[in-house]
Amino acid sequence: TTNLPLSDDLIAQANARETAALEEDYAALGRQLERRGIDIDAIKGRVAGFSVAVPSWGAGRGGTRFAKFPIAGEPTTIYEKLQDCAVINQLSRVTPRVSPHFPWDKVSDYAALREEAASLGLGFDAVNSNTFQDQKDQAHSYATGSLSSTVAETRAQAVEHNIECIEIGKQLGSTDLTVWVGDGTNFPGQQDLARSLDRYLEAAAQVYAALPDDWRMLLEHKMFEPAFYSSVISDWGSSILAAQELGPKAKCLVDLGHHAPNTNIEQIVARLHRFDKLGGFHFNDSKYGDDDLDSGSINPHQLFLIFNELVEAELNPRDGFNPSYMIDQSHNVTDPIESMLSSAEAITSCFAKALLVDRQALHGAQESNDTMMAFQALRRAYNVDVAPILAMARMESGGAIDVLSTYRQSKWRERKAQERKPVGLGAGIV
Ligand code: AOS
Ligand code: ZN
Ligand code: ZN
Ligand code: ZN
Repeated sequence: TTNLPLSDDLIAQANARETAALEEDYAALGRQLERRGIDIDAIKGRVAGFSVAVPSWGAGRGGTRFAKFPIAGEPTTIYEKLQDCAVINQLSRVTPRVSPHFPWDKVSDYAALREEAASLGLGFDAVNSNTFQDQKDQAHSYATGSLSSTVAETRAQAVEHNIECIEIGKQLGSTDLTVWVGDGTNFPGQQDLARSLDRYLEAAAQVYAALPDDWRMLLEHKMFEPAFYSSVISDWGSSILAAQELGPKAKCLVDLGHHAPNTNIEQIVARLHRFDKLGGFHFNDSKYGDDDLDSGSINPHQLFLIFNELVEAELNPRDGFNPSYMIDQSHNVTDPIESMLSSAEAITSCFAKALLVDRQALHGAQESNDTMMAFQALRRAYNVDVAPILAMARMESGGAIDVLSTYRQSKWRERKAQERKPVGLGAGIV
């Protein structure tokens, strides 16, 4: 049974007003690309095959550690969040999977949840565990850390929670467990830097041992916050070392906001791929730290360069090439649906632009040390406005040509504001 939130008529009517202009733009871009030896339909086909998961927690208004400003019609339960994610996918056609977070998305019947998602046109992506905050009725506090805590019972509890997430994920059809721990210190001397990593590795190995054969454990590193002096898995170096020690099913996940300012993230991508440890991404953007701003809103060029490395990686696969793409943003001043529509478009655009790079010209210029032409090979692709390719791919698969205006025409949020119960106030860092 299908249970799609928006009517196909609404999308078709909105598209009807835009189709003629889109066809003109697509044809013009097609002629321009043809002069460069690129078949626009082939690029459109690759774009149609692209997807990125959205986080269940991204469907709600996030917040900073100072405040949260809920909006009317915001989803509060996982069921409502799935509906909003279904709206995003119906319009964009690139976000068919939702990444759940436990215990935030805990329900009593996961088979039913999976069916509900399927009826909304959605599947589940990586399962995220949460050992960075205490839940009520929890036996041991994570105040001393989780997988790396000095307290054996706390480590055991964190291991058990991760294994429970795997069990839930099996019922939901997930095949990845993403592990981010807030473990670390705020004072020099607070914990032994070497021993805390030993404890982490020992506990993480117990989680790893519970992974089904076709699952991956994605280790998400983060330089700081909530620990501001040292984080246990602080950088891609710690992450790849841990992944190598754990085994082949352990891979590294790169959240774009989890690095020191100005870090060359695209080079990290190339390095991780070289050693077969590129597990996936949490896409977002940042100006200062883990700002979790909308993807491509601050530094779209960096996002393009990351996708350029991904296209290179795909052409030179190591042991398979299957990074998991996900959005991880916090929406404090926008409607989360609009932000995720805009981000999904930004991410897909960078993928499309990376496909346009003349690889032969790039590699030739690199080999002959023609720096300017190597740079121009990237620049020529980056400068192309790929919007008509994305819009055409979306329209052909039933999505909206103009996702934001169609969303606003649907009056989805206004309607939900009448039906859904209001969210409470309070601080809301996620
Ligand atoms: C935290 O900074 C990380 O980005 C994690 O991915 C976290 O689980 C997620 O942001 C939800 O809070
Ligand atoms: Zn993240
Ligand atoms: Zn982030
Ligand atoms: Zn983060």
